[in-house]
Amino acid sequence: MIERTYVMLKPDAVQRGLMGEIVQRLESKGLRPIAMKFMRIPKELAERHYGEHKGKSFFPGLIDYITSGPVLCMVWEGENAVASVRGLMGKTNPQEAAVGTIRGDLAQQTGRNLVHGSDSVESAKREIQLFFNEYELVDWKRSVDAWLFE
Ligand code: D4T
Repeated sequence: MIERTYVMLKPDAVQRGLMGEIVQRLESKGLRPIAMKFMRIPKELAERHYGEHKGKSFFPGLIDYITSGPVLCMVWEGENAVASVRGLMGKTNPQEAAVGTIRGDLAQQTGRNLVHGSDSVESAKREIQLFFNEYELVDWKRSVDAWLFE
């Protein structure tokens, strides 16, 4: 099933100069970029994005971290894109993330785990709408798609 997912490179990815490497991994998988936006997230938007974690002990630290510097907001499309990106990212805690994944290879702590990816198709829809308007979502085809999809 072709899906879209919301992916966000967090402030540590930007500060550490890892945007290119992480985008490269998504591109190399054959996922198609649909939208990208570099921005500093207002606190209110961060709280809406992470609304499900409100009240948890790590929530204030999470909001401080995600609003501490610019992030790269993106939408990617592909076969099972939601699970596919979660697989490329690895487990939330980089100590449990497999070698070969973004977090397994490039991060050490949960509170600095570089990247966010939607955890379901429903979350992806909600998050894409939160960060992008419909004119920012680019529908396009690539000639290489014939070599990625039967
Ligand atoms: P995100 O949402 O950032 O892609 O992370 P995950 O989907 O992999 O993980 P999550 O929703 O469970 O957690 C959201 C966010 O909170 C931070 N966090 C999480 C934390 O700082 N301490 C914790 O104990 C947990 C569970 C990391 C990711």
